[in-house]
Amino acid sequence: MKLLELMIFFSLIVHATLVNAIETSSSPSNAEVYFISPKDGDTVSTKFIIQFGLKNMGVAPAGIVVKNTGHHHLLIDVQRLPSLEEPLPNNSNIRHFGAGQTEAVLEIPRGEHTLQLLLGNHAHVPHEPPIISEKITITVE
Ligand SMILES: [Cu+2]
Repeated sequence: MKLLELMIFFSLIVHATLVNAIETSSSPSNAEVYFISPKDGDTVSTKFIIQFGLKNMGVAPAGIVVKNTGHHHLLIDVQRLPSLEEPLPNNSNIRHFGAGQTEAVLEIPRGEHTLQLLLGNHAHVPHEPPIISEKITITVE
């Protein structure tokens, strides 16, 4: 291999390594995420306030690297958890609160819905071990 080819070859390897590096974070074993409101079994109107609770960890906006912190993700009607080893997808069923919000006004259609909280690190990757709440069921009417 010529020198130039060799340099291109190695720069590609370095690039692939950087692109594939998933930024994981550890979490303290006593960390806990939970719903302050609503509670399991509650009935709410189509527009309601949702509040997230977090114990033994702190909230930090996405992109900010501080040990033992993360931001909330709300899983709405998610039956099967996404991969907990890579950044969480961002869609109508997995909502990111990347500004560090601990409450929000939620608007979801009438009916029965499940809600679950999952903390993600600065790069939206769940911690090791993952900080995930119990799944609650609410009725929207
Ligand atoms: Cu996120």
